[in-house]
Amino acid sequence: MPDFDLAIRGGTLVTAADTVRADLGIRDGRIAAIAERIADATRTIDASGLLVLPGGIDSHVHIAQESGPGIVMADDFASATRAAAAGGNTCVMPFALQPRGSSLRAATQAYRALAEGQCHIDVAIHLIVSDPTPAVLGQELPALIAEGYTSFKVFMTYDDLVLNDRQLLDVFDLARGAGARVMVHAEGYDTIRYMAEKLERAGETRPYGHALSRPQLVEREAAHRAISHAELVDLPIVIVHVSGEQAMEQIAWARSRGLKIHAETCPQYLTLTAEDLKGRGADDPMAGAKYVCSPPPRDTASQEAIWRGIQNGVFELVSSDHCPFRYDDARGKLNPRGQQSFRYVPNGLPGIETRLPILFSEGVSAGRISLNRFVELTATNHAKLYGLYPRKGSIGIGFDADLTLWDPNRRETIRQDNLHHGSDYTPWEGFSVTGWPVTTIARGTVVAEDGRVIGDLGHGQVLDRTIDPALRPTG
Ligand code: DUC
Ligand code: ZN
Ligand code: ZN
Repeated sequence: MPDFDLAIRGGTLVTAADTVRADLGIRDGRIAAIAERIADATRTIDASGLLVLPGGIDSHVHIAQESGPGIVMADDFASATRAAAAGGNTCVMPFALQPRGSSLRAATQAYRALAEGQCHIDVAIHLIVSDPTPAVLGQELPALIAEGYTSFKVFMTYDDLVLNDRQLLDVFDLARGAGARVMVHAEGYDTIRYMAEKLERAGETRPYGHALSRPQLVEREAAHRAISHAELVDLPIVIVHVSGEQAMEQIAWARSRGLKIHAETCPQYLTLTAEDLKGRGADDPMAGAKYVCSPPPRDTASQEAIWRGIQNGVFELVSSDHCPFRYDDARGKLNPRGQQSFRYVPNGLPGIETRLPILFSEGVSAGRISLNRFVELTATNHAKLYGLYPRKGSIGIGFDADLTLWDPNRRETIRQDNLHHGSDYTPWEGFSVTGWPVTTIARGTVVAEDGRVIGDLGHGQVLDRTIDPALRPTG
């Protein structure tokens, strides 16, 4: 009987630390050997000329999430994980959202039931806490954290999700005691409302109004407030989807004072601008809705600033914030209320399949970041920050055999027609990239090959996590 189920031969292995020419031997879904040459395997994949990367981990995606009256998210678990696998990912982290007035546990169970048996690749679920009642803070959330839902997101805006400052402090305090990781959507509720109402009164209802209603200072102010709360409670937090130079400066300032503030950004803040919300010259007055996300994309100066933050370490994570809606759909971007005002256009873009090629092309191929930094930003740091390391996020003996064989020279043009998500458009239609995922291997099984998803639905598992010892309070 051969020593290994699968050998990957002739490739160049890349981790966050090293780039080496070596073969991999995989047994029972895990990496069992790294050697100069591995010959004895049931199946061999020739990776000559390819990079062998840890599979992408996208720690910020929204799948089948409740999105308000009459609005439906474009992806379920099957389509989202299909698209993720085709895009070189082996694990994604979506959110179970607690609708206000409901039990967090019930929402989590319902959400997990949607995922079980419906995933091509592994998923690990974060929570969204929208209603921190005494029962949630006293019982539900601590119990869920102990059961393996070790991270949750809170919002500083949106009518149905916003937490006030006291609530933020209370959930931060709970997270500190329980050893949970908190992700913060930092945009100020009242400043956005003030701006949105003023714009509407002035007749500005176009999708572009969305960008005008959320200038950088809205994000800067909320980031500073979240940082202050985190300092008061002594809790490391993750500020997610940082879009602009001003919020980034707050994070760099906090770090310079020794605070543990982690930061995530997304491809949209490196490649899109607020001008896109004007619709890129299309006759259709709603076309800009395709680019409505929160925070909104900024300008080219801000893109350059975010690249600097990626280069100098302010950002540890690049996620997609995949939040897909269909465009030509009354339950999506073109819902009737959304056509009356930008305020009702659902916020979010599809990006689960395009995150890695865009960052590789604009980052590695364009000479802005190293291969090792790419791996760190797209896999290793996600595993480390969210309790999946050392099972996932790198290439080493005992790690899950979650791998992406990557052709660094392949040129492709992103086209909706070739993507696998449930949305009916991509914001990157026609975007040219150099570097492309050729084969995705999840726990030792080939799940996607050359744009075809071939793995079984049900191969992906819903992962439980354990509390990161580094997050346990010391006193
Ligand atoms: N925040 C997200 O993280 N995703 C989409 C919409 C939003 O506001
Ligand atoms: Zn958010
Ligand atoms: Zn999001």
